[in-house]
Amino acid sequence: MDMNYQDRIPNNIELGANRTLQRALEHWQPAFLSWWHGLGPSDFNAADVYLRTATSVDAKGWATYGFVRMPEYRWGIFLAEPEPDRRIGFGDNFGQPVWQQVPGEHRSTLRRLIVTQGDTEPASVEQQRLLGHTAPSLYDLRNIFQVNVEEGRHLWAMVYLLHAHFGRDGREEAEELLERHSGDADNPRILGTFNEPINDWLSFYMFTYFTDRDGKFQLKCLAESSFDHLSRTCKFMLTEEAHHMFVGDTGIARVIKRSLEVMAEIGSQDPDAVRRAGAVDLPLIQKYLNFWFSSSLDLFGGDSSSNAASYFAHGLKGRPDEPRFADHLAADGMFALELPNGQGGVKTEHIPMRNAMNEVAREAYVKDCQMGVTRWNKVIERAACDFRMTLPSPRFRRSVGSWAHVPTDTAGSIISKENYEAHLTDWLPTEADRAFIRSLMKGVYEVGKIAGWIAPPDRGVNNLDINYEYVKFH
Ligand code: BYC
Ligand code: FE
Ligand code: FE
Repeated sequence: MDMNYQDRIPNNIELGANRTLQRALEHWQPAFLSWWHGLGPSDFNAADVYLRTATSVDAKGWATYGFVRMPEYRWGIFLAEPEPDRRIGFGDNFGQPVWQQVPGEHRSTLRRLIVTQGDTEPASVEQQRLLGHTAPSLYDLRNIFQVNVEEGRHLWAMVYLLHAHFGRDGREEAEELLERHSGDADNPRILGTFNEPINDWLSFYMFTYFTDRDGKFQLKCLAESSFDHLSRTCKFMLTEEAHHMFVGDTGIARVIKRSLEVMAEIGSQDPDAVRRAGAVDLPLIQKYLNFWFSSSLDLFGGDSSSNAASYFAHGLKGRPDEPRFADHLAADGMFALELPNGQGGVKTEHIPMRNAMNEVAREAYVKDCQMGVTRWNKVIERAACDFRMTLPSPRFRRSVGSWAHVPTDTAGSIISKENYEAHLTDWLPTEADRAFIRSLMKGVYEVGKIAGWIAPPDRGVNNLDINYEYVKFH
């Protein structure tokens, strides 16, 4: 029995011995597959794709690589190894043993957090579903499919928690995770960014750099949870997340590299000339960055949040890398927030530290985002180009929190609404910019070939050649 289950649903939760859970998952699996066929990657389900599959939690050898057709991918359920005698790491119950069962009083809050996390995973697959048609190379095609099947597994991870710990409500929530759809006017995904279309590969790289990185930070917060199964599930998800952000980071770096090569070839840094030569000018990359960074900042929630305070107090959701903080109670600290004063200026307000937990996570996220930008700028500098990529101010173009709908420039100075609207075309991709990017998007599926707007990767997957046939069509 267990062997069969290992084949179909690789797991380290003794699924073979848990009939109730088997029944729930067996009921859900056909709905998942039908969702995958309807809203997963369009048209590539018959191709053999060189994919890694999580098959254990061994730090050295957790993944197995091989050719798989995506609908036959073995979406498994893995929790990081339990930490013996693990204790609650923050909040009012600091130092008490962690929970192996969901406490009744936190049931609906934990369910909501798990559903919100789970909702983003299939959402991202839906957002990316058409991109296979315009992949710049087989290497990139394989990478997007790797990201897609793993986001599918992250959905499985959350559905496992819902099925195993939340009874009938959990089963209903698991079904609804397949019923809400990205961008659906009547039944959209829960969080804003996951309803934004991703119609081109520059957006895909920005999304995997900035939005998957929100995933990294939210998963780190949930990995601190006192609900041990949630913590262990999220810890294991983080091992897969690194690759998603790598795809974004190196993707953007390769677009920049190609742009610099083209500037050198044509002997001009003029954006129009770069476009005429079939590459993406650096100012346009900056506009895409402004869009996805500002959207992803909203995913951290309000800068002053009573929800966040209560998650922290009750030990449901901690700060990213909680052990690095000295005070795990944060019961009487204050946080200085800069807010618009309503008269065109800025004021500082001191709020209880616990209410500022979203902002604490957001600040850590911004620092992490900056690292890639600094690396890209080194490449630009080495090419003797004066342009520099920058993260816009976290006040810019926000829809959530104190800065929501406050018009600012990209440096964060408050400006008039008219001034803001007049400058938007300088700061965000215009329809014409998007049309230009779309004009570059043509699928390149020949072994050894790559689209003209992006440089090849530095190395291949799993020590294979960059020109390996990562996807085989039939
Ligand atoms: N869009 O008290 P507040 C990933 C709602 S990404 C729409 O400030 P709170 C991935 C909020 O839900 C990681 N609504 O917020 C990446 C609340 O609604 P209710 C996903 C928003 O609760 C790429 C209300 O506004 N994981 O894994 O402190 C590919 C008041 O908000 C938004 C998680 O998010 C928004 N942007 O914090 C694949 C972790 N922001 O309750 C995957 C779980 C806020 O009043 N979620 N709202 O109806 C959470 O921890 C929290 O729900 C949030 C919000 C941090 C998102
Ligand atoms: Fe994910
Ligand atoms: Fe991801």
